[in-house]
Amino acid sequence: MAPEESGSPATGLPTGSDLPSALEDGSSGGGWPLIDGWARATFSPTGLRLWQTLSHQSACLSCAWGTGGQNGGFRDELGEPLQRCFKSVEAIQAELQPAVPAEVFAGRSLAELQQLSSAECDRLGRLDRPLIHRAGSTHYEPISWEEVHALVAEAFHAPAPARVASYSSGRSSNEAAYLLQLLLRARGCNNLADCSDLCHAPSTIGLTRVFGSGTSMVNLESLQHADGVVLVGSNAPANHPRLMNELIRLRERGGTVIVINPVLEAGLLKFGSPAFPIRSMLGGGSEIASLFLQPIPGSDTAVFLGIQKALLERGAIDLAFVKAHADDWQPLLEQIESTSWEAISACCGLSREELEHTAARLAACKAVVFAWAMGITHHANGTANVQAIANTALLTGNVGRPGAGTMPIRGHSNVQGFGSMGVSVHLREPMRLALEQLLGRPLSRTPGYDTRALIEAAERGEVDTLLCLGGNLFGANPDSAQAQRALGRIDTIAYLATKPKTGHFHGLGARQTLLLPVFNRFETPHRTTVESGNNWVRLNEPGRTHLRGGDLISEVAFLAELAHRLHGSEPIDWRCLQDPVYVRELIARTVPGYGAIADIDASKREFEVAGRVFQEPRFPTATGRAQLAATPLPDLTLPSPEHFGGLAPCERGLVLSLITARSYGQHNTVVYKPGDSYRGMTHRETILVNPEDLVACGLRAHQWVTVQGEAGQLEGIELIPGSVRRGAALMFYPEANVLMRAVSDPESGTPAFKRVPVLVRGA
Ligand SMILES: Nc1nc2c(c(=O)[nH]1)N[C@H]1C(S)=C(S)[C@@H](COP(=O)(O)OP(=O)(O)OC[C@H]3O[C@@H](n4cnc5c(=O)[nH]c(N)nc54)[C@H](O)[C@@H]3O)O[C@H]1N2
Ligand SMILES: Nc1nc2c(c(=O)[nH]1)N[C@H]1C(S)=C(S)[C@@H](COP(=O)(O)OP(=O)(O)OC[C@H]3O[C@@H](n4cnc5c(=O)[nH]c(N)nc54)[C@H](O)[C@@H]3O)O[C@H]1N2
Ligand code: SF4
Ligand SMILES: [Mo]
Repeated sequence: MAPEESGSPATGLPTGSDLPSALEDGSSGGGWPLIDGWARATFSPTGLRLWQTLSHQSACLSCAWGTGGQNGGFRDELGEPLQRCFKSVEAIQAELQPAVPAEVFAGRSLAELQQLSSAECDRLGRLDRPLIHRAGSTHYEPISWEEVHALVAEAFHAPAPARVASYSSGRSSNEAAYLLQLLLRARGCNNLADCSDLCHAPSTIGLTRVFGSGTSMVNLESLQHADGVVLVGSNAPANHPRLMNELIRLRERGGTVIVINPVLEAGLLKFGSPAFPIRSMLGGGSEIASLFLQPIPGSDTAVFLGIQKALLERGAIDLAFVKAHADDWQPLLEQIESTSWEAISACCGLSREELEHTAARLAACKAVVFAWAMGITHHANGTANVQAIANTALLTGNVGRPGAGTMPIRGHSNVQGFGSMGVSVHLREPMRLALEQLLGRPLSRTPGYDTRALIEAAERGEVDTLLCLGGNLFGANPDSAQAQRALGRIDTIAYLATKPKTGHFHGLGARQTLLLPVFNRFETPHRTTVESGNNWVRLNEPGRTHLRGGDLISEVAFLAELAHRLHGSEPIDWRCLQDPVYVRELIARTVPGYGAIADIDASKREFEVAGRVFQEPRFPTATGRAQLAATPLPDLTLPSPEHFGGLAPCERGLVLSLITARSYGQHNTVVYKPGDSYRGMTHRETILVNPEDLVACGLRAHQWVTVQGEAGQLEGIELIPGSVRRGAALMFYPEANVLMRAVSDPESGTPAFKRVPVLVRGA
């Protein structure tokens, strides 16, 4: 057994204490580089087009904060200006690239295309005509849409329903998402894998268990009434920059921001937001964290149990409130009382004093929002992590009133809409009943494949046809070799996409692979909608593409045509759904909370999904009360070097718990910029480690090492000393996905991307 990640936290900075002194080193997120980025983008050859797109009425392509839409593309749902961040510029610029030159696919073989990195794939340009790869051929070749429609319909029609499947990524519209699930369910198939299975599924499942509703229970307005935010496992400065504006304002009001993260992310200490130009540029940015806890990765249930214990001991839990608004609180209280401080500290690596200090700060707040992202969900106990946060929110009375509640910070710009539209293996009962009424027959009860189940079924040869609505199924999964093998056993794969990506070249089907170009959100010739992580439904007005002479299709048109070819006009006139106005009619009839979409075409009114935001502590569970449960502490033992085959006599090394995360210059599997200056990781072949760990094992900073995981290894990786907790390390995804075996949270199926055991070894 290797020594656990105990010992002092990562840096000389005080953790578990108030932080002003920590901020004096001048490092911060945001600031000048952002202003510089905007200026460069504006004066680039696509600058004009970029600004036209920014002012087009459509939601930002990038994250689920959901900026854009009505009143020009810069406003949030409260109408506040200056709310676009630079991430949306990056996303738009990538979409404004010219078409991939015809010579690329005609001239380069698949073997050559497979050599391209994620960034190089993206830089090829936009897909603008349909292509096919047939088994045995060395190239992708052009194909007509008529042939495409016939091939795809045949591939969906011939196999048994359980042998067809879809995978989707939350960039497409609600209308496309709704059609996708409807056409598959009408085919008797529930295999609706979605990127949320790799992302916030533990949040949806954990929150539904506790509160009966799987989305955020707060909205933007709530955040503006809070005086405390607990931000857990989120690198919002990079991934949800607009949230930083709310944190800056909250600190200005005298509020408290408690950050929990094994990595001391620069932008969570101090952030320069262009929405506050004077402070951002001249003042070196605004202070974010009032308090920073740096626990062992994967130990958040222990962190929250410790906070709960300290609250209980100081009499800060209002038992009358708990008894009135929760069921099953006894087992949780018993766990809090019976778990020793030693057990809690041994698990999370934080002292009793640190946790007591945190509890005191929390108890002093009047209204707290608990917000979290992938640092919570990407663990083998991701669902328990979410429940531990939800428990804490309830025990502190921070649910069901203005300014307080739980807020999963969603990823893709319409990932939450996909869930609402029923693209999930967990179909909610009211929607099932409504769909059965619409289709005039019962839906199949065969459980569908989520993303991991899909890969495993494909590997066993049990999937014949797969439709991918966006995403990068190959690039996003753990164990890249397994993902490639699994996809290679599927007969037909159809990828609907805007740009080429690694998966299109590595994730080839056994018989044929179709690469089908679609309009993005701001180009689609008809109106569409999306839903933000704050439950806000946005309207995207019709747009035009710059790809003159291209042969692209709208996702809605493609799916309606496929549905028509599969189902004729039974029991609905599928082809008429090519007009998304009719899709919205069906959505209004069958999706809970979406009634207001029925007249959005006339009213143009964006809206909040009904029944999601709780201003009263009454929840949509069977009893109307929250359902509490104990959250067991995980066993975080790391394997020994021998588990990986051991070290050679000339080698030095150590076993670390690897966090795989995003750099500041990428969107998921799509890399825009190689380096990450905020973490000192100047290129992607790097691993961030604690300097004390390096000294202890005899490796040197900036030495080149091999990182070995349970499924594969990466050679030529530079050791970067940085502010990560001892025993932990950080590398960039998707490159790191070759390292790990898929170990998933049994409750949600979501892989443990943030706690990957690896051996780092060097000469
Ligand atoms: N620019 C940009 N924006 C994006 C994306 C993007 O790739 N680029 N992706 C979008 C998507 S799909 C998503 S899901 C979100 C992702 O948004 P994030 O969740 O912010 O993204 P990650 O890079 O995975 O960062 C996770 C954070 O969790 C911390 N962490 C790791 N392990 C633990 C742990 O055990 N406990 C705690 N408390 N913290 C931990 C890491 O140090 C890191 O700071 O962003 C969305 N927005
Ligand atoms: N190791 C590790 N692995 C991870 C993660 C991690 O933190 N660590 N994070 C996980 C998470 S949170 C997620 S969400 C997944 C992401 O998994 P995916 O969603 O599968 O991957 P993306 O790279 O976001 O794929 C987005 C692709 O959609 C395409 N696209 C863009 N716009 C459109 C459009 O309008 N229509 C269509 N059809 N396509 C479009 C783009 O070409 C882009 O390549 O990865 C997961 N994998
Ligand atoms: S915060 Fe997210 S939604 Fe808002 S502009 Fe930035 S990337 Fe787009
Ligand atoms: Mo995600």
